[in-house]
Amino acid sequence: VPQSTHSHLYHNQLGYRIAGSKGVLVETPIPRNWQLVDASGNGVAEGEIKPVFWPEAGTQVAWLDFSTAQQAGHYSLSVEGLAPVPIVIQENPWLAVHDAAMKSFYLNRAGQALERRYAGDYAREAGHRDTEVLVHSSAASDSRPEGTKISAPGGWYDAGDYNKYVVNAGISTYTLLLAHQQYTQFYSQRQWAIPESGGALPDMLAEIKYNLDWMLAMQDEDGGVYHKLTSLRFNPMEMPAQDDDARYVVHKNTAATLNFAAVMAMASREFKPFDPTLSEHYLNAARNAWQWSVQHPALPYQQPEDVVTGEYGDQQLADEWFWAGAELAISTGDNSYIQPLPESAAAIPAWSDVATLGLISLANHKPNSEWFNRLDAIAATLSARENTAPGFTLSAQEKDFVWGSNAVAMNQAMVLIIASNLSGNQKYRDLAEKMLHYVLGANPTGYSFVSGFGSKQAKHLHHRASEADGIEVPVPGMLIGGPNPDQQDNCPGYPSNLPALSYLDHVCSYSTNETAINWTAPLVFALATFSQD
Ligand code: G3I
Ligand code: 9MR
Repeated sequence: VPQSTHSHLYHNQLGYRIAGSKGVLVETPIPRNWQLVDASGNGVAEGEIKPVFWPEAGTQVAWLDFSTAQQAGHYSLSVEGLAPVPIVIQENPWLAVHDAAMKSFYLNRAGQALERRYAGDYAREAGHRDTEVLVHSSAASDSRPEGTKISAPGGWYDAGDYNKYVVNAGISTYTLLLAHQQYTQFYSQRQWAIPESGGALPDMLAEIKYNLDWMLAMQDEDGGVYHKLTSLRFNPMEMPAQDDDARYVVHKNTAATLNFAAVMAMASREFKPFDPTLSEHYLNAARNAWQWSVQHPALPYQQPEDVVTGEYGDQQLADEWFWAGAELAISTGDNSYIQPLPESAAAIPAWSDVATLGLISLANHKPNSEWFNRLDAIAATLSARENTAPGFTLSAQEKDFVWGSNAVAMNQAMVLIIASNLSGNQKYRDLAEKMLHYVLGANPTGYSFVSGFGSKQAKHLHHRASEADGIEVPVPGMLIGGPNPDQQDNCPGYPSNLPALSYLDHVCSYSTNETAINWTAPLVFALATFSQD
């Protein structure tokens, strides 16, 4: 790999917390001195950075840490030989982006008109009411033969497309429920102007309920859960109300059904103090889904030939079994639900890798247990990267740069934060904060990867409403997929094939410039962590 001789400084474009871990990424082929200067010209911190080669970015980088600066204010960071960069240190710099990230779930609601008083410029007509959805041949049952119409309204659009997928909705909803569980007090007071604001539920739970209501409707009478609610193919870049393609529910399977069981069981716990009847309803739905899964223990999703939308296919079901069993055991008190821990329980959570979610719930439920030790081991492995690559560590491994790499970073942050919330380990927390700096601009593309936020923003998301609404700034608050060297979209114009640089701000680029609910959800979690304390 040819080494770059480039020099550049990449900072968190939304500012830094007074008490937080603070740093910028510096690209530089040589060691350099640096100084942080306050508004009156006084130096408040200084040092020298020594770069190391970062193969995924093909360049020499260093992480410049200025955490010792702990006074709110406007600063200038100068690195010898480079243009100085303005740095803001303030109380709670990410509260607005947190609220916007949560608001983006509202702005991606299916089946509902977005009113101007809540959505501002992003107000739009309702589309995809989904009150007359066709049962696809792959989902036919005795009670609901092919062509039967069911009603499954609401829920969030998955991503840049307008389909609704149970598996991906599952991890997203769990992640938001987990944020609520960890930061209940914080959410009891936070509102971001949605139609339910001021009602019986905190906005967080009201938003989550909008998706849970849809998920409930995806359960067949026998307890099995449809994989997705979808058109047969991806529709063009149009507004929701313009799409009149027929929509179908497709193939019931074990992955979707266990995923549903896990989320409903978790939801029954979070909603219990607010609505015991609803809580019981969620738990019963979870039990029925479990029963169906016991009868169909190994039925993976099969994409029907006439359906070409997102697959979310997964052959490995041991992690779904473990996760659902863990959530049901916690919610019912019956430990016989607990299943063998799969090997993938060491993996960072992803839509296809959910064992660690079960581990997180069990560790939260029993902090001094083997569950916690296993979770802590994952966090320790992430943290150990810091020792092997002293210059720059997070997401630095090639395997992390997949479709949705920014969400890999945010899910890593989530694991570190949970382990830190349980153990008090400050090192984990600092690393998680560093990962937030990364997605908010301290990365070698120089982009802030949250739509609508930052001094260098992506403008051309692969997000249908953002592309079709005629508004220059995309729907705000969403986490963008990010660098992915596989470039599955085959778009022309990528600046590089290197893992950390393979990102293209073009609507064509669905494999780097889309957004998805399972990516924004762990961003919300991380932002909540650093906004509530
Ligand atoms: O995990 C493997 C890794 O081991 C391997 O080295 C690497 C090399 O190619 O691939 C990795 O798997 C990739 C996987 O994402 C990682 O999560 C697959 O190649 C890649 O095809 C897969 O992409 C998924 C994509 O759909 C295509 O199926 C994304 O995870 C998933 O987020 C994305 O989801 C789409 C929905 O289908 C439709 N709606 C939009 C949504 C977001 O783009
Ligand atoms: O627009 C689709 C996007 O939302 C999906 O994430 C992506 C991967 O499944 O697929 C996109 O649709 C593309 C399709 O897969 C291939 N033809 C071009 C489509 C985008 O314009």
